[in-house]
Amino acid sequence: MRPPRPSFAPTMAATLGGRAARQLRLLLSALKPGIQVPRAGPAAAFGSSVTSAKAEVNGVHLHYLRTGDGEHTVLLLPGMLGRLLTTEPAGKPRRYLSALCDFHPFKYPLFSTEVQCSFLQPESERRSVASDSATPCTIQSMEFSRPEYWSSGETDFGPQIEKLNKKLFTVVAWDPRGYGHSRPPDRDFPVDFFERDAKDAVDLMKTLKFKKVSLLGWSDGGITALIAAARYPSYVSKMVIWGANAYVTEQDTEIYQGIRDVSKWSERTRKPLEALYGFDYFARTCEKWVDGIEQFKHLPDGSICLDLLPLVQCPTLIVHGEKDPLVPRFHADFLHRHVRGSRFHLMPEGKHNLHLRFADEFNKLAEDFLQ
Ligand code: TYC
Ligand code: MN
Repeated sequence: MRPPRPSFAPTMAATLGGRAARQLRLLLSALKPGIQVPRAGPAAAFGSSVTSAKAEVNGVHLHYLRTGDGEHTVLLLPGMLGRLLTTEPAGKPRRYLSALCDFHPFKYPLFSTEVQCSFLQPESERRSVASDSATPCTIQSMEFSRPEYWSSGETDFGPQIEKLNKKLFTVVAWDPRGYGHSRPPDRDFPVDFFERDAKDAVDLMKTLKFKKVSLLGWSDGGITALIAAARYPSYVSKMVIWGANAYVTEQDTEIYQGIRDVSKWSERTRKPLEALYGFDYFARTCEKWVDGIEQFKHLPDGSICLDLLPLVQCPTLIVHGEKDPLVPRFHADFLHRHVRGSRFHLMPEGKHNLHLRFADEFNKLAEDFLQ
């Protein structure tokens, strides 16, 4: 049942950097025959590493992270402006290569010791990404064997990508179109944008050859998960959602207006998004999101997906943070009442980011529910 991992040509010792590795191997073999300097192996050699890659889906190159080897596939769906990778690890010592690698079309600084690249070029033209190389190269996917990139606490799902059981689960996290590294296109918000995300998410997982998936959806990602579960009931095994809402009220509208101007956000929330998107795209996209979500206010009952809730068939766990300042409790209660057979779990100290703030508790809850 397990689909093949992205093919990783075991290229040169990317984990050490080609020339540096060769030199080290030579040196060590001269000093002490028998010492083996590890060569870069196929992706499977790194059991706990995370692969970053793109897949073409519905005309867009969607970026995703993938980790774990379990039979049970779980898709993590981020919220508004969600992002899985920051452009650089926060607060860690840096050892940049002089070259930036061109990652279709985003540029990452590469750490020669922590990534493994599979190159688009034919084997004969592959070049090593050595720490002394100044040659940019195009890469298809990258393996991060160290967590700085995806568990810095500034990404939407760091603790889930890092700590969900990798033997039980294959975890995929995606950037919806226009968010994170799934750009271009620029994000837009037609009235069916959640439906479009739901179709993209399911089509991405089908493209990656998964037969069936469970969904972990946060906030807007929870709305997307609900719609995906309703539209593709035979494809969705189970679902955990938190911080989601099925309709928009006057009270929500006031909250939306409060976040519209990103220059008023706290520095802590703003900084990583600004670093990833640049101020202009970040600010513009937030405004467009507010306009986008307010479209539902003018539909009957402010409906985002009210009609779809009765179509959800999968076991569903609704988690809510009692102190969530963005999504009031009544939204979670409503979902619990209208998603048949759903379970409800309240986290009294949880806010909107309960899966980050109380990561271990959340992960255990999710793992127990999914099994
Ligand atoms: N749904 C938003 C997200 O995906 C968060 C949010 C919810 C913002 C409600 C404002 O009134 C709001 N992150
Ligand atoms: Mn392409």
